[in-house]
Amino acid sequence: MKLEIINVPLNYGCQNWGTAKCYEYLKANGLIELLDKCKYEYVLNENIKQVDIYDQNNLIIDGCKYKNEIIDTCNLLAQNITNSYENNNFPIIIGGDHSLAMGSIAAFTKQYPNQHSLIWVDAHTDINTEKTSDSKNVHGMPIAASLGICASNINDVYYTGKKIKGDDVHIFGARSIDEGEYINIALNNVNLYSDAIIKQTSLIAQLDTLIKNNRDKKVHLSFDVDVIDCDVFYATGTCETAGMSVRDVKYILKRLITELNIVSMDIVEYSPILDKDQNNLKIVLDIIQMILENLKITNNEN
Ligand SMILES: [Mn+2]
Repeated sequence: MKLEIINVPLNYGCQNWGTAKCYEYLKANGLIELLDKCKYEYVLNENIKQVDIYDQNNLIIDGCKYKNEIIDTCNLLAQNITNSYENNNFPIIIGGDHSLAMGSIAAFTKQYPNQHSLIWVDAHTDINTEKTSDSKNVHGMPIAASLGICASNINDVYYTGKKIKGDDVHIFGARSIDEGEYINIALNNVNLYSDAIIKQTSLIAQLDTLIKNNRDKKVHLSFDVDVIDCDVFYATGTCETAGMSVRDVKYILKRLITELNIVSMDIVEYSPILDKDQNNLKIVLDIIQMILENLKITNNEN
């Protein structure tokens, strides 16, 4: 089994044009050295290219900015992830903005239709629909689209309709949640381990519960760097204050990858153009190094 690093140069979901450059920037600044040092063989998948904007005069379609550019990219990503699973590889998807997760989730639940779980580590819950979103940016909608509750065909990435049930979605660490998102979380029975609950109880208690609830499942782990506090990690488009420390985030990810059966993961929303002094590059590489050192990949039967 090999690691398969999949570049997704997508930024239409967040309109922070730097986000599409993340993989290239990591590749030029230490990613390859980390991969060479790690115990697994790896392949670099650079099949996905950034598409040009289809129609400059028609940027919002059905309440989604750049809807068709994003859907096409996500369809291509989903096909590449399916191929990766079929080749018995472990896909690590490097974004790109978080709208790409519509493709990751579609491929993941198609491959593992039963006993599956999505773990979403993010400052945001990304469960807006076209109606509840103020910005109309699709990176705030991937969970809603995957639940099939959006109004447009962003529900239909890779195959028609619902990809996952709310019961199988676990959002960890969110601290910026819109009113409409709270309603969507409640209506769909999504599991929310909010930053507020983590602070009221303890990180360890909430993480223990998250892990207990996901044992014996195939897990797709979707990690947005903005879960880290904005004062520390500022090279991202939708920065939020009062977030987690790098140490806590590494602790969370380390426990998830060592204690659960993760079959694929996303790393999203790092924007090198906002990272003038490369401090955040060091953080991203540090987290990737921790992942490469601790990941246990084994043959995953369906
Ligand atoms: Mn986010």
